[in-house]
Amino acid sequence: DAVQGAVVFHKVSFAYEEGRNTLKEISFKAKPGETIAIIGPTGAGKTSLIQLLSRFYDTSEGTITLDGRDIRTIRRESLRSHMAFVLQDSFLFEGTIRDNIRYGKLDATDSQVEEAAKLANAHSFIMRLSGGYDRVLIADGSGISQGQRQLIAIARAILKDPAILVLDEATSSIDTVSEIKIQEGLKRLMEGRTSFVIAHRLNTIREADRILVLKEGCLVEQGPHEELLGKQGLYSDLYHG
Ligand code: DGT
Ligand code: MG
Repeated sequence: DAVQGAVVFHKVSFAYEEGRNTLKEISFKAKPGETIAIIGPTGAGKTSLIQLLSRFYDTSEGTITLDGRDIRTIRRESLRSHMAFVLQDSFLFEGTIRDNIRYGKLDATDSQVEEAAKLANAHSFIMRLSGGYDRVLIADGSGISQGQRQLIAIARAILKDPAILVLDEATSSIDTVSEIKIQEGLKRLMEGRTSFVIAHRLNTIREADRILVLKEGCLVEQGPHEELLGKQGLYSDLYHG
C-alpha cells in the first residue's frame, strides 16, 4: 500500500456557499516528488485548494486523484496518514516536546524522535532548554519562539515520513538565524515527497517544479518560474511588483 504521491486535480470546483464558487475548474498535475508552489492574492483560494486535498472539504465538481485513485474513495483517516501539514501556526498540544514530535508517528522510539529533530535542526535548541525533550509545552507554545514551534512541526513531519507534504510558508518575521534553520529543515523534509507550498518566499517560488497562480478562484497561469516570466502575465506582474 505504498503511496507514490502523484496528485491530479481535474476540473475541480468548490463552493462554501451554494451558487458562489470559491474555486473554479482547477486542473493541474503533480508528479511524485515534485514541488508545487501556490501563489495569488489574499482570498484567491490557496488555503481552500489545500483543504480539498486532505478532504477537509470535498469538491463540488471535478475530481482529485492520488496515484490514480479518486480521493473520495479513500477514507479521510487513511488519506491523511500519507500527508503532513506544516502550517503557519502549527498546532502543538500541552505535553512534552518529545510527545509533540512523536505525534507524527506514535510508535516512534526516543532515538527516532531525536533523529527527526536533528534533521529538522531542532535538536540543538531543544537540548538548550531546561528539561530538553521532556520540557512541557503548553498549548499556545509560550516559552518557545514561533521559529522554534516551526522547527518542532518540521521534526514531527519528518518523523511521520509522508508521501505528501503541505506547507504554508510563514509571512511573519522570524529572526534570521531561525529562518536559515527552518529553510534547511524544510529542504530535508521536502526531499523525495510531493510538496504543496503556499509560497511567500521568492526562493521557494523560483525553485518549484511548477507554480500555480490563483486569482479569484481561477488558476490563471501555471508553469515553472522562467516560463511564467516569459508570458508577461499576472505572474510576471506579481514578480516585478
Ligand atoms: P490568504 O490566506 O488570505 O492569502 O487567502 P487564500 O488564498 O488562502 O484564500 P482562502 O482559500 O482562504 O479563501 C478563498 C475565498 O473563500 C475567500 O473569498 C474567503 C472564502 N472562505 C474561506 N474560508 C471560508 C469558510 O470557511 N467559509 C466561507 N463561507 N467562505 C470561506
Ligand atoms: Mg490562506
